[in-house]
Amino acid sequence: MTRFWAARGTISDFNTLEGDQIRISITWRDFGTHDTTFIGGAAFTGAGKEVRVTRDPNDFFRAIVSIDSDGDRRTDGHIVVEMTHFFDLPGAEDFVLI
Ligand SMILES: [Ca+2]
Repeated sequence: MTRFWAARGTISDFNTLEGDQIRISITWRDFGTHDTTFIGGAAFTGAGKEVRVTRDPNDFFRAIVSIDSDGDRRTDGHIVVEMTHFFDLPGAEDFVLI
């Protein structure tokens, strides 16, 4: 397991078939009691503490995990996920959201 404490980072060799998971903990005081939500490829809703995933348009083996922690619908941090398989982006089952 690789841990990232900063607002951005890169995960290499992500393989959902091997049970790899991405653990994200969002701490934001105004949303302290609101659970972090995985929204797939949808746009941020403004609810705060949301995680979305898109494919890097320049590299099919890369997913971009974007995080809006404060509900302003703007990305506060992102993680580049370099995948061993390109056919599936990381889904809800691939995240542990705290
Ligand atoms: Ca934001």
